[in-house]
Amino acid sequence: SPRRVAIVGATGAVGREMVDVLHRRSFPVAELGLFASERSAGRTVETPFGEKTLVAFDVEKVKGYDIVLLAVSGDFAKAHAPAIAAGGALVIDNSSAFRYDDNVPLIVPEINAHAMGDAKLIANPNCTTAIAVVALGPLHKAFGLKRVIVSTYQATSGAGAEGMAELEEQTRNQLDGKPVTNSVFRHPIPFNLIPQIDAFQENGYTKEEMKVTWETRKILEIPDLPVSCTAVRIPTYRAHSEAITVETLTPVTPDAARAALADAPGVVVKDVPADGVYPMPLNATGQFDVEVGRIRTSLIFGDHGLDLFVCGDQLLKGAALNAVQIAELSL
Ligand code: 11C
Repeated sequence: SPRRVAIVGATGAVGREMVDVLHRRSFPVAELGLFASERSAGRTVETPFGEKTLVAFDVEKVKGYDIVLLAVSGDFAKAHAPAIAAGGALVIDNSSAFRYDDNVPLIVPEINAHAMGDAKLIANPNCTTAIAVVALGPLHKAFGLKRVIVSTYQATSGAGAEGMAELEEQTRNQLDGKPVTNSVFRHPIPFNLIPQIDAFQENGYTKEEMKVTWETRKILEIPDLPVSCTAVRIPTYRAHSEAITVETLTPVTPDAARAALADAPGVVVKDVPADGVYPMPLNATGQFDVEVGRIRTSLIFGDHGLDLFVCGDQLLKGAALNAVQIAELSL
């Protein structure tokens, strides 16, 4: 039966995308509630479900929905998600607030739908991790993963609509010879790249990099998998790219890897290098599937290793699509 769906944080880059994805996937929506801050409340927005009026967030109002998609900060989610879930709604939280809680499933439906159980609060993974695991999961199933090294090229959308706006405005300033300033990012992003996403941890890795380690282990259910990541912000809009090296437990060839990935849901193999066919952020933008290509035998790990390149839409598989897919598991 159709569900009453609320989106909290509906004006953000992820929240807006959630509305579109519900429509693109023909999710059975009985009623759509769009919740935002006091500042946006009362404003009307055009959606594929018709014109909607933004409502100021109110925990009691939100409790009345069947499914609540949270596209809000971790602190906000921490403060309100448990109460909403206790009220009976299925809460899918896009923040990192509950991802490392043993009692909260962290779900990428193609990989670990079984882990959802009958939980009422589900965590949606970090975007970089979600995109990586749709490729890593099938490789793990076929060949077993022993070690993983990830280097990321992350779009400005990871910092929300403001991140994309800063890229656009500051690129224009740069080209017009005007001063280039930065507020969302720590340094100017046009014609640059920034090897810092989120705060540095004691071990010298950033929080974003550690999220890739922690969340990949939890989703793939390999608690001690060595995963090392270098996360870099680049001046693109909304698809994250990742160079991934895997060492496998059993021998692997690029052809066998392509076959395993071609059969896997959520992945499209784009791997005809001679024709210039490989994953790229511009191609992955707006697509549900994660592109995988440049699959080759690792010069380091030989027949027990691969290098590959992956691109996925950060706002879709990295956020809104994955959240809606989790909601679909409850239908
Ligand atoms: C970025 N991956 O690209 C981050 C954004 O853990 O949900 C998402 C942070 C998260 O900046």
